[in-house]
Amino acid sequence: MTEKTSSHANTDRVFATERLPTAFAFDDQVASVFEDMINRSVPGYSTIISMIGVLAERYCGAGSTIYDLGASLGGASFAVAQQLPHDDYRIIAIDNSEAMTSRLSAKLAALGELGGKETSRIECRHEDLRDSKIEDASMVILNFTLQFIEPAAREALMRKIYDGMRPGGLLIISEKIQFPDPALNELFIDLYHRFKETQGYSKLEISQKRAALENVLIPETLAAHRERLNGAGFHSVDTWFQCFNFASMVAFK
Ligand code: GEK
Repeated sequence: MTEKTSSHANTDRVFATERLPTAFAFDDQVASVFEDMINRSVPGYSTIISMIGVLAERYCGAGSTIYDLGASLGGASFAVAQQLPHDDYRIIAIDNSEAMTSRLSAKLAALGELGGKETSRIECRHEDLRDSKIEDASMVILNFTLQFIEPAAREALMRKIYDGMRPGGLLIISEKIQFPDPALNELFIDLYHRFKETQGYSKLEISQKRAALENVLIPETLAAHRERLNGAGFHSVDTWFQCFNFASMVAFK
């Protein structure tokens, strides 16, 4: 990383100085650097985002409703809006972090003033996705969100999503994952930390963020995801992207 980028106001320095251990939260400090944080913390994030747009093009015909659950600043929603060849759709972007939804709403308003079509197509809602109504969805996106939902609530959430989808609809679910083989698990975590170093994060930043995410981000194995998705009724469940301990899956209703 160059000095120029490391001093930039939107560069993630949240864990750069020594701090008392506190649980990770999607607060104002995180939201203000979120784009940089997620791009440098999730291997393949930009590929996953643009491929969500490519998948949407195939599964979201005229009259589609798309849900982006845990939308943050709307990365996936904007990719879908940019890729769809028609204007007959709406995207409902949901997040329970006020810091995220206020920024996303402000961005949509600013684009609206410039005549951007996203503003009328993307509706930003500040709500807990566990309470959200899902209705007539052609596509549901859970891009690195389920991992932050308490495990006991995950099964009911998957059933609700399934019930709210159209037959033939597509669910995209991206997650940090675990491996049943302890040696492989350790290897991928270690390689992931090396990846973060290549992205300019120091060992202190890596270890402090890891501690903050303990009990906040709870990863599961791909087998556990697959079993839950099949149990909820989804078929053709499989991984379409994986890099070390990060994966994205498709599942169809
Ligand atoms: C992206 N999808 O850029 N209800 C609503 N939102 C929630 C809840 C909840 N119960 N719990 C967590 N969130 C985005 C990235 S980030 C992933 C998603 C990450 C929200 C939380 O506020 C945060 O904005 C998002 O889920 C997870 O494609 O930071 O690793």
